[in-house]
Amino acid sequence: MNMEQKQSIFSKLKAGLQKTRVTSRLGALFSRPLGDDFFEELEEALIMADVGIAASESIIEELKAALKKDDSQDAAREALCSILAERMRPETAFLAENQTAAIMIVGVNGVGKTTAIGKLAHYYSQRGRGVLLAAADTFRAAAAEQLSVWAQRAGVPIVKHGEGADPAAVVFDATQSAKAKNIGLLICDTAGRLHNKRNLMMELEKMGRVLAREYPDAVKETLLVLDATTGQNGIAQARAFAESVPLSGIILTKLDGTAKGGIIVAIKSELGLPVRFVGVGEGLDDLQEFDPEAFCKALLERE
Ligand SMILES: Nc1nc2c(ncn2[C@@H]2O[C@H](COP(=O)(O)OP(=O)(O)O)[C@@H](O)[C@H]2O)c(=O)[nH]1
Ligand SMILES: [Mg+2]
Repeated sequence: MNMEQKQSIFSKLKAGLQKTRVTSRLGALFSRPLGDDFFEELEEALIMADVGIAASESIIEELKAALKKDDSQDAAREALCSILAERMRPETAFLAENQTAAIMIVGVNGVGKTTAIGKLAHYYSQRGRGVLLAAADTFRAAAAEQLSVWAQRAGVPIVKHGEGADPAAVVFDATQSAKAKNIGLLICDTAGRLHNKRNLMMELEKMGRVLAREYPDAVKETLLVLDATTGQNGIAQARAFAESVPLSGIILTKLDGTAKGGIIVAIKSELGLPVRFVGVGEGLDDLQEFDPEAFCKALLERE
């Protein structure tokens, strides 16, 4: 990504985060003296940003301890930034370069799975990786068509079957096509049928077995897509999916429309799941590999 693209994503993230009162409050708080009122209001602002009650309390404690030596406002802003970043940071990197990989994208309807896959395809193909999409959401009629549009935009091939087809058969064909074309990154769309957990689990397990058998050298990642605007409800969704599927991380979408980015802290501390990518709009370029420092900076920006 060039500097200009980075800037534009950062400003979109910032603009989104600033849309609500919560964030302007977070930023504005730091122009006041750091008394009891400050810490109380900060804790409230964190809770409103969906950080979670327990996590917010312990962040405040950590912040107070960090400010024993220097309790200027700038020190407080910086300390809070690094405390939050530390709690959001994934422990490992996502996908080693040139590693063959299969990413399954799961999540309930409307959170932004298909859009995220289009953006991911673009993201990786711009970085020189061969990408193939598998339209394994065969449940909804329009799903494969929608993914085809994204494949075209990103300039990557797609494998799809008709409506109602077996998703595992789509994945099977995709693995054969990926091998024939020597493509190293397979991204699979899935239907978001959380209301039928047993079906969902069986469907995803079957896809997983096909991948293990037909694409054995690949690392398998299962990313859950969550809509940031749904707030704490996202935690409940993550919990429900984690019970059915082994998840390896989160894509948090629609951060351009909310300041509720605190959910990243909550997901990491309550479920141990790292956020890997954030979506900041509906365009091809509106996906960013999650960078905790940049994110916290945008969250705590003055103005
Ligand atoms: N503003 C915004 N809209 C998004 C983002 N990601 C997805 N959307 C929109 O959310 C809606 C549902 O997206 P879709 O990919 O079809 O969700 P799916 O049902 O999970 O596959 C569409 O209107 C998308 O344009 C995002 O990061 N920001
Ligand atoms: Mg979809």
